[in-house]
Amino acid sequence: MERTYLMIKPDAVQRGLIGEIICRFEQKGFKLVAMKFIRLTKEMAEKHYGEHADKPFFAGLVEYITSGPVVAMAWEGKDVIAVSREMMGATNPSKAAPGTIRGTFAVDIGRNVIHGSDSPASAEKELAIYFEEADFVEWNRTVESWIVE
Ligand code: DAT
Ligand code: MG
Repeated sequence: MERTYLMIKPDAVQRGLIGEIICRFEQKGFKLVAMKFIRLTKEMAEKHYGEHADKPFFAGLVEYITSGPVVAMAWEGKDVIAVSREMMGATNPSKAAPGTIRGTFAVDIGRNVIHGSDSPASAEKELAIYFEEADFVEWNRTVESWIVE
């Protein structure tokens, strides 16, 4: 089953949105397989956002993402990478569709409440930054056959 890396960013933690955000992925039918409450080091942040290292917003991005704790999560499910990106909405919350997570809870691109991997390659890279193999919990969800045929 496909896996993705989702992260509740420091602004969402400060604003008390952890439960609300996790709730959406649970209700959708995705399965939580790993979770940590952590504060990123500068090194982790720079690795995570390495593809943006030469962008003008990089320094601010690293400062923001290390400014407080985050919830680091691995979720599993059918097409979870693409579908969770749709649920998050556009990177710029001003352009994010109403009802999406960013469309509902954010207004500023620098405070857009959630991260989600954008491809299988980035999911693999990002999961490896935050988790070791032993962190992934193998569990049987009894409602599975009511979620995926
Ligand atoms: P996403 O988080 O939707 O995958 P991204 O990978 O293009 O978006 O950028 C990573 C983060 O960097 C994004 O969540 C917010 C910040 N960011 C992107 N473009 C920005 C910009 N033009 N100005 C300020 N911050 C930006
Ligand atoms: Mg991205």
